[in-house]
Formats: sequence, structure tokens, C-alpha cells
Amino acid sequence: EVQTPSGNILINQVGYITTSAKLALLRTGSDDFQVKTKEGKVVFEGETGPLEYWELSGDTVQVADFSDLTTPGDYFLCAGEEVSYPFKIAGRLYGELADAALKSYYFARCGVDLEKAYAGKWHRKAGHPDTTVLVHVSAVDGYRPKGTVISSAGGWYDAGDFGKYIVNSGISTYTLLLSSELNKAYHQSQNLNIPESGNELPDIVDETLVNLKWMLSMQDPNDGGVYHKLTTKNFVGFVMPSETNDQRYVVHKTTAAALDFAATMAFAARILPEYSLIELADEMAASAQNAWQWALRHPDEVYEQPEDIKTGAYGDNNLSDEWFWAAAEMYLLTKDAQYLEKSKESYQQPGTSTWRQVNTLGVISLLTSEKRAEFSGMEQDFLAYADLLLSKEEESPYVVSIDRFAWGSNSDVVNDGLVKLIAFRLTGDEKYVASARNDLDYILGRNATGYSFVTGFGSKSPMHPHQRISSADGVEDPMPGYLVGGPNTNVFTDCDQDKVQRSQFPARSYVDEECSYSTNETAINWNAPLVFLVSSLDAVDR
Ligand code: 9MR
Repeated sequence: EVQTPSGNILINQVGYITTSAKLALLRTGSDDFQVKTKEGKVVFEGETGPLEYWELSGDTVQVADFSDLTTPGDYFLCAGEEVSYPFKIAGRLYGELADAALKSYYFARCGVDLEKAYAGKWHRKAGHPDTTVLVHVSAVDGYRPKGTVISSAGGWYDAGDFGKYIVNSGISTYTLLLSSELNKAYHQSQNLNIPESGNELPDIVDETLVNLKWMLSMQDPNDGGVYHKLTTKNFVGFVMPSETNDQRYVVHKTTAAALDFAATMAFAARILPEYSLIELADEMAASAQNAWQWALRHPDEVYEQPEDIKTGAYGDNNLSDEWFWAAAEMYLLTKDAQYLEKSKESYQQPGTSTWRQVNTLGVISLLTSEKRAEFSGMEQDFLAYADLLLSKEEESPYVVSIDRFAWGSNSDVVNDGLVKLIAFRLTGDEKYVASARNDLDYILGRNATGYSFVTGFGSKSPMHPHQRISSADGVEDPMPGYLVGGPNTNVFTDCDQDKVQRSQFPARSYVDEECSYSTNETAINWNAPLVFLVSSLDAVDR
């Protein structure tokens, strides 16, 4: 008979690679378990591990290890009365997911029609042309007084809202470019079915250029300063982009925006010549220089939200990591020792990257460059951090490195995976790949919520992300390939607390509700490390 999964068996709902470790987690307290085919034939029997309590999820789980099952097929796992969602075992499994995670950026494009031929049932009309954006009063600096009209068209919407933010664009765009560079052959053979597919560039480069070109328009050519963000004064309602035309503003020029812009442009300028984009690369190199010079002249322009602006702040008071990242990229672009000096002043120990903490992006660029040998101390620090992540995973009942649940916790999980895959590249040690697979298993369902956190993938994935377009488009399924922010206990007031129950335990505090911007939003900086992780693993599986 067909049993309904109760959610007490936590698995990767997409599936496991034949040659890799295969772990499930049971909340059932069972001595043994079976893996069965769809037809109910038992193909594997095993004993479960000890029950362990995780203080972050407030529950007790035991490991079911079926790594020795290597026959490709469609399966489910049973223990006592309980069954899991179905999953696959195969030699390669993540190609579709890698494509969708990257194509989410096409779905996030601002100011263009999405044609049915590319967007399918999620086709839509353009909104936000952003050709008559006003300079906000706070950005007055003598060159472009309050009310100056500028054009800053294109790019990607940041998240569930329609804003475009330079700080968050920096890390997102960089991470995609990093994947394009480190998984080059993989991305060259990828076809996303976007309007540019079939031109001479890999789709990941075409897609990233959409945002890079927008970023260029956020720089004031008069002084090299870069606006922090482009948004309306208030978040608009849950309507389609074409249904809203509130005035948009560029707000402030900040040091963080200038440095993140400089770093991203310097990196792009370094790699785009490989695709014969020489003129564009030159323009980006000059823009990076100008932004860097502006930052030197304005080292303390921290973002402060003006009273009449209520959209996301992406504010950050500590800019040493932004200095380090920009200096590292400028050094790699120009080979000029002054940048090396500056980077040494601001170096910090590597960690897991976020929009606010970008030090490690510079470390990764240096260690994956031809200058690697100059940075052996930094390499030791980086590998020590990767090993710390592995030791955390070893101690975790959930077999995952994350031990702190912040806003966007899922992006910390995939960024942990990114660190491990860079460590694998540096050392060739497969233990890092194995550990990165555990991060993906977590994302795809082996976590305390039982959700596969990527829209459209797995039996139980988010259906109601806090994302204006997916909410307003009249299509039941959300746009696919989006990683939601994930569990954390930062904000309990996003949904009506009488109607929506949230766990007090950080690793379980997630709800698939549209109101839950703190756990169920999508964002460009969360998807980019997912693209990196999944593309890298699928490339390894080839
Ligand atoms: O990702 C951001 C998170 O680290 C912050 O804690 C949070 C509150 O400031 O903001 C998040 O970023 C949001 C941004 O401000 C506006 N667009 C949506 C982003 C994702 O929620």
C-alpha cells in the first residue's frame, strides 16, 4: 500500500550520486531501516546510528547510512511505520538544478519583457524602465544636485522587492563570475534558453553582463562615486513590475558601494578579455580605478538611511573587509604593489561570505590566481577555516557545518559549501567535496524543516515565497530555481503571530508563507553561491 510521508525521515529529495555518501536522518527512534524501490522491493537494509539531540533544532535524530547502495534507481526509505519522500540514486543528478538556479537571474531581470519562448508560463511585461531616476537629496555632492534625472536601466531585482542595490549586487555578480571562471568548461556547455543563448558567450557570462552593465550606470562619471542603491521611497505592494510606477531614486554615494563596485569591476575586467570583450573590460578597469580613487577620498561614507526612504539599507559600519576585497582585486588586475600594501593593512581571517562580510572573496581571488604562491600564509588560514567547517560537520547531529542561524541561513550553508569546494581545488582532497555534498543534501531536504529549499525542486519545496512577482503573476508555481532565505529567529513579527506558528528553535524556524520575509524571501546573493555549489558538484560528477 502507498504510505504518506510524515516528514520524520529527512532526505535529499532530489537524490544522491551513486559513488557518494548517502545519509538520511530519522526522527523515529528506529533500530533499522530499509530502502525500497517504487514497487516496494527492499534493496537495502541497515542499522541506524545513535539518537542525538541538536540544541539548534530541539529534536533528536539518528543517521541512516545507505552509502553502499550504488544501483541507480528511484527509491524511498522506510523505518517502522514511516516512509520518506521519493529520491533518486544516479551518476549525475544536479544538471537541471544548476540550470534553474542560474536561470533565476533571467527571471529577475528588470526593465525587459520576458518572452514566453524563454520564460514559459512565467512570461511577463517589462516594468521599471529606470530611464528617469532622480538623484535623492542625500546624494547631493556638487556634480549632480538633488533632482538630477539619470538613467540606470536594466540589471536584476535584488530579491522579493524591486530594488537594485550595489552592495548586494557586488557579491552576487562576483560569485557568478567566479563560477564562470572556475567551472569554465561546465558553463560553456550549459544552455539556459535565454535570449542570448547561442551567441558566442557562455550563458552565465551573458546573464552576469546584464547586471554588470547596470552597475556601470550607478557610477557618477563626474567623480567616480557609486550610488548605494536605486529604489522607491517605500516598498511597493505585491503587484507585477508593469503595474507599478512609483518614482525611483538613487540614494547616497557610499564607500561600501564604491569598494564593492571596484572589486567586482576589477574582477570582470580581468576575465572578460578571455571572451574577447576588450573594450568593455577596459571600461570596467577604468571604472574600478575611479571608484577606488573616490573611496580613498571618501573613506568613511557609511550608508545612513534617509528619513523618507524605507527600503533595504544594506548598511555596514565595518569596511575593512570591503577595502581588502577591492585592494586584492585591484592588485590582481594591475599588479601594482600599492594595492598589495593596502590589502595587507586590512586582511582578516577567512570565513563564510555574506553581503556584509566580503573579505574571503578577496582571499579566494588571490588563491585561485597565478599569484597564489605569494600568499601561502593566507592559504593556510583559508584551509584552516575549511577544516574548521569539516570539524563542525563531524560534531553536528544533522551532519552539516552551519551552527548559527542568521537571516539568509541557507546562503551561509551554500557559502560554506563554496569554501569547501575552493579548498578541494587548492588541495585535491576529496573530503572537501564529500562535505560540500552534505551542504547540498541539507538544502534539498535533509534539514530540520523537511523542506527542499529551492523552488521547483523536491517533493516539498516552497510554494509561497516572499517575492512580489511569483505572488502577483497568477501562476500557481513560483518561478523555479530560487533558494529561499531559510530558518532563523531574527524577526518573529513578519507574519501575524496568531495565524502563523514559528518554531522558537532557529534551525526549525521557517514557514512557507508569503508574509515571512525573514525566512521565505529569495535574493540574488543567496542564489549565487547555490549556482556555484551545484555547478561545481555537477561538474565533478561528469
Ligand atoms: O539579506 C539581508 C539581511 O542580511 C538583513 O538582516 C536584512 C535586514 O536588514 O536585509 C536583508 O536584505 C534584504 C534587503 O534589505 C532588501 N531586499 C531584500 C533583502 C532580503 O531580505
